[in-house]
Amino acid sequence: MEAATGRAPDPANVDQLAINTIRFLSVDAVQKANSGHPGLPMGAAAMAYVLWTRFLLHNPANPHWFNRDRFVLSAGHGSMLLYSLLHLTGYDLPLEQIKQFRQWGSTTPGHPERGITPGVEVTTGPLGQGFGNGVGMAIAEAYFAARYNRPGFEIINHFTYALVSDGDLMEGVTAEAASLAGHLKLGKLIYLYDDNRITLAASTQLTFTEDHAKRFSAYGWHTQSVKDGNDVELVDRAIRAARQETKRPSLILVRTHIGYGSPHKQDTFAAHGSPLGQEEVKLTKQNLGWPVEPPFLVPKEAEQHFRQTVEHGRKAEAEWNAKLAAYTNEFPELAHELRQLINGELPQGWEVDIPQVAADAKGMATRVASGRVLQTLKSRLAGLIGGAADLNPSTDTELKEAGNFESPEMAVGDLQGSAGGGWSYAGRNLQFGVREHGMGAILNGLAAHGGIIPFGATFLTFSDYLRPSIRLAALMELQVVYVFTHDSIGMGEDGPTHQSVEQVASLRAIPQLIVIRPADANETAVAWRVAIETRDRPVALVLTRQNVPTLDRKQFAAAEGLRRGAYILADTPHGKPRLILIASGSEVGLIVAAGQKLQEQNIPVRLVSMPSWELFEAQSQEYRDSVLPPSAHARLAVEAGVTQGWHRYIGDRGDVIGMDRFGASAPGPIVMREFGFSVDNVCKRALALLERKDV
Ligand SMILES: Cc1ncc(C[n+]2csc(CCOP(=O)(O)OP(=O)(O)O)c2C)c(N)n1
Repeated sequence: MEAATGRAPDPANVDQLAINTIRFLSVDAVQKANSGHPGLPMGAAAMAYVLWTRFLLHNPANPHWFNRDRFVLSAGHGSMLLYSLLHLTGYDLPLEQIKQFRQWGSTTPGHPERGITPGVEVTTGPLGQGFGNGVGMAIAEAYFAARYNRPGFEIINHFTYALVSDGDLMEGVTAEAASLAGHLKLGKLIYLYDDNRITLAASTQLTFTEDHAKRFSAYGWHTQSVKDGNDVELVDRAIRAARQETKRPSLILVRTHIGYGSPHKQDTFAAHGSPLGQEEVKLTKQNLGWPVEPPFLVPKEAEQHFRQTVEHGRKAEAEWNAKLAAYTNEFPELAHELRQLINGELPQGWEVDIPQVAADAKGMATRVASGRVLQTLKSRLAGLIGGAADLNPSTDTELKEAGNFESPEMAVGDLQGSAGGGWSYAGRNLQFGVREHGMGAILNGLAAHGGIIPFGATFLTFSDYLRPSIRLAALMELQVVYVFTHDSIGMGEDGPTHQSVEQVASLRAIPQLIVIRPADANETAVAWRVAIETRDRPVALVLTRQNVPTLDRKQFAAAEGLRRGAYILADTPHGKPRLILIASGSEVGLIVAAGQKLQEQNIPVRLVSMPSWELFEAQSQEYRDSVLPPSAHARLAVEAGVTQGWHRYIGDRGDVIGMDRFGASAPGPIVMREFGFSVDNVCKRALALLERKDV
């Protein structure tokens, strides 16, 4: 090896050589980018090395191998640690990309991003989210194992590992996910805690002094402490013990030193989020016996050592494929179903049981319509699992008789609120408890695992609680279905704390999230179909608590129109309206009733149901103009939410009846009427529009 200055690393001690390779690849990349977080990779390199070279079962040649162990770097700011590991173990991440860390178009972005870097399971950076994602992955593993494994055929049996930091453990989302993971006894979940006692801005002595081991032990986790995170044998022993603990998730508290080896920055927050600086890089390399030049040095011995993973992984996957082939002979039907899930295919006829609902003026709540659809999907879609944050009776999201997802140890029978159908890891109903934050992060982990279409439910107002996870689902292009009910002031008596006003608008603001607010039972069924068919986006279904009329589709256009985001429900005979009434969800019934009145006054009116802005925006300009002709200026939109954004569709001469204030506590119909959601008010505002000279 060429060493311009400093001592040559000792190839005899390949462990240290490999660990320092991780450290200095990370240090050099951050220094070159003049941006990033060197401290965590320097401190956590040894434990990551032990995990990745001695335990993690993965195949760098196929990052998608289904039964691979999952690894989540929850502390995503330490991304260079993960990139170093991926590069060194032979993923398609050449050294050139390490040198392009954080640069435009590189596959080494600032924080790990799923879909950009081969081997990155989830996008992390917002602290705590990765912690929850891992719990979702472990749930997915347990579900698959329970459903598909048979004696002699352990087809699914991987571990889920994560590296978590002080910041991760401090975030509230972690408390929720950890509590649930402990309750569920997820024995294949193993987290390494980088206990370096420094965060971005402070020593944890200022902020985080509880007994972490006791805290996790109280959640039902198995905990171990490793006194010296640089001692590979101690770390090795702890991971081994964690793997043997099958009834509890494991937290290994590993004492490390941020910026390890840096003479002036080790154990300081200066090492957390800034490059060390040229001089300190040099001093650190000298201190750890590493050549100062060249940067990005990968000693041959270290590389060869890491690259054994490639052969190991290839062999592991080949053996697994052989096992799957034998399993397919023994259990052809199960194997067929499993392969479909692995390949992300929907079984033929998955939608045939979805009911058509007959016209009915009294109608039904769209949450109820959604519940009926879910019952028809459960037996046809083995990958559909989910539940609510303690609101399944209200959100209508129980998969009846499909079992509770629980540890077999917890099989205590038919407790209040259990779904029926038994308790086991094969259960399809996830009781998230009152844990919306945790639910959001877990749903992402379930989806990122693969094979699962997860759904999670709560009141629309509380979608705010899982918003950071929704944003990440959208960023990751994960298929997650949110069932958000009680979607407006129309929910009534619970009052303004529970009445959504700004939530639909705020969800619409998230790029790549599809928000659908169906108008009636039949639109709800189509909305579910869109949600199941959309494999690369999260979909939020926004549903009512209160009944809405089921429209007569002989009189009005088919509910399939929902697929286009907005469609003409009813029109003037010659398609030349003087007035367009537009609404979503529960307000569609209102414009239908108002439209009738206006027609009685010989006003040519068009009625547009607009359940999804995102789906509408995906249509051609021609289609959009056919629904909302640019020449038709008298447009009135009606939606029981903030008016923000509606001007895009009503133009500068239209009007909106919305809710730009908080609601009030009273029976729903009264609240709606008082705030202007009445046939009379819609007619009044529509007529006022027509009286304007400029429309
Ligand atoms: C939700 C969230 N809040 C704030 C931040 C900004 N941030 C990045 S790292 C960090 C704290 C880092 O402390 P720790 O987790 O101990 O990591 P270390 O200092 O050991 O690298 C903060 C506050 C973030 N990434 N996510």
